[in-house]
Amino acid sequence: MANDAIADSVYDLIAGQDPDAAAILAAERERQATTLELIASENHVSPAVMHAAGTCFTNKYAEGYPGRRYYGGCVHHDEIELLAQQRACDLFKCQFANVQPHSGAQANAALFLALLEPGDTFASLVLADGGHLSHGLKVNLSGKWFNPVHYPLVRDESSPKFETIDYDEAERVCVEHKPKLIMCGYSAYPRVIDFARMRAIADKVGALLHADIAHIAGLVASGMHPSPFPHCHVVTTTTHKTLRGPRGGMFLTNDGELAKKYDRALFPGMQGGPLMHIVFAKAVAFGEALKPEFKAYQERVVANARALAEAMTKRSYRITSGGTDNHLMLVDLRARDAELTGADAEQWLERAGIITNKNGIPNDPRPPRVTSGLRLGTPALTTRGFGTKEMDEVAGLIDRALGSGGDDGVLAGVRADVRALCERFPLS
Ligand code: DSN
Repeated sequence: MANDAIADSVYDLIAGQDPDAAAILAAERERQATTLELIASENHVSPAVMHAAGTCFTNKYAEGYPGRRYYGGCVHHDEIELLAQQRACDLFKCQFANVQPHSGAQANAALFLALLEPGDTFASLVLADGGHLSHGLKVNLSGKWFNPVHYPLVRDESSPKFETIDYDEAERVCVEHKPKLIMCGYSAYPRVIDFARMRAIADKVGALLHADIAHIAGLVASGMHPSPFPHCHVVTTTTHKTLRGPRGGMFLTNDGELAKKYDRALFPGMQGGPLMHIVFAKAVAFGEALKPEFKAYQERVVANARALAEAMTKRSYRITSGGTDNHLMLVDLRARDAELTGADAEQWLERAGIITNKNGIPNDPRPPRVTSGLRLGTPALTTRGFGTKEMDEVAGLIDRALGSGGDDGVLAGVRADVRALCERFPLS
């Protein structure tokens, strides 16, 4: 049965008993079909993964782990969780996987619970330079109950390494503060991460090294970004970004003792029953990621990101660090228009059917709710079948919307062209 037919029947089923909810579902389906999704952390899952997330596995409590559950009736939950774990280990070439974290932030919170005591020091990237809120934001438990110290990007504009990780400064910060844990892996960083260099720093100060590969998991799984193994002791990720699985988190390691500590921290330390319908969908998604087509997809994601960065540069935008090695880029809007803010840009683009998020650029003089930048990513457009040729077209549409000054007529014109482009690349 084609995906459209399945999605239609799901809609009909819900509409029959709840027209209000069904109407919202229909509108969201239409929104996704007719807009360009450029948020770097989002993707369109395959029909198999989509429908795997809506199965009878949602009905069951399966607290515990395979063979060690606190509820009867878990035989098939054990089977699917073991399959998901095995596939995760095959994908990332490691020995232990915990596939139960509900999200990346939960996966990281459990990591703190497993490896640190309240008040312990850990090191992470300056959050405004591309880090994640679960890496030490003051209002997050990582910043409230632990002691984050931060390393920056290179600030020297004359350096060829401008706006890339300042590994020397990371070493200095770690030598000074002796963190117990060092985090690398970021939410808005367009360059390759040197895990070996970070491990040398960790070894020098006796810290554990953690990589949060939430953004680049698909690239790592397909060899398009170096693996955090064997350098990192522990790895967390989400499963729904470049990895193109259901929304969720995961933990990976090669260290049996750390795996045991993590398992206990996640359950019963932090979470209760795992979302077994999502574990089921994770298994299906990992099965897809193990196929050769997935590597070809990731190659296109990276090629498209490069093409989009070039197409934006050609139109006078500045791409931070001068380009991208992965699936995303940070666009400094001020180079094109000194008055243009990320907040206005995000809003005008959305009115034109182009979905992005405002994002601070390194050293951004504007506050986080305003910003001077946009983060753009190519995973979702690549899933739709867009290639490098279309990236120039996409950059042209973005530029027309951003040059509109918010004018309704111009944005409506771009919206019509976006719809037409989406029709050429229908969602499967
Ligand atoms: N919120 C995600 C992102 O957009 O990068 C990170 O978890």
